[in-house]
Parts: sequence; structure tokens; C-alpha cells
Amino acid sequence: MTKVMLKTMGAIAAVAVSMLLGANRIAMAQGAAPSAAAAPAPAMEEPGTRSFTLVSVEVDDAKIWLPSVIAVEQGDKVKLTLKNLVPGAVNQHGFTIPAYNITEVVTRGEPKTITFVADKAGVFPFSCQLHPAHIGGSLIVEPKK
Ligand SMILES: [Cu+2]
Repeated sequence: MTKVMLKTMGAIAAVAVSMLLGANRIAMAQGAAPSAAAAPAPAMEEPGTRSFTLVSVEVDDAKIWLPSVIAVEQGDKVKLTLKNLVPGAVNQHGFTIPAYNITEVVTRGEPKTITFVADKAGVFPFSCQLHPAHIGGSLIVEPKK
């Protein structure tokens, strides 16, 4: 994986995040009533809960938590499903968001679900606490207006 490719992936992630935030605002502007064109919500989704699946993968020699940016709004309940898909002898990787006192160990083949309320606005790094070289990302919590 080249630096240019990583930068491109980062740019794509940033665009996806801005699209998500934009779509969120449109949905709120239209009110809670679902339109006929809207995709059905996932069956188990509670109102006000933002769900994400994060996967730990290996690309060349880099171990990466993806997506590298997740964005929510302050006050959202956040549900993260963590999956360790990294092959090899080491079957455990960590996931920590220190600002939110979250520290988990994720074993390959045993996805872990965590929930928390994003009550603090800001940009908070997440990473693997077991391997400093493991590439993490950022949780963006947009301030409540
Ligand atoms: Cu790791």
C-alpha cells in the first residue's frame, strides 16, 4: 500500500463522512417520518443509535482499523461492532478510545459490540492499545447545535 493510496483512502473516508453528516441534516430537516424512497432501517436499530462496524485488517505489513473516521453528533448513542480480521499467529488486537474510557481486546472470530453515549464533542483518536504500530483513526463527535 503506497502513501498515495492511503491518502486517497483518507480522502474518500472524509467525503463519505461529510456525505453522512449532510444526509443526517437533510433527514432531520424533513422530520422523523420516513419517506417511501428511504431505505428501511436495520431491524434492531434503536432510534437515536448510530451503528458502525469496524474491522481490523492487514494490508501488506500494516494492520489498520477501518473505517478510519467515524462521525456522530454529540448526544448520539453509538454502537460499535468490532471485528478482528487480521490473519496470523496473533489472534488478538486492541481497540481503545481513551477519551471515552473504552479499552477492549478483540479476538479473531469473536466480534465484540460496545455501546456508549457520545457526550463529549471533539475529535478523539482510536487505536490498538496492544500494538503501537497498528494504525487507528478518529471518532468525530460534532457539537450539538
Ligand atoms: Cu493490534
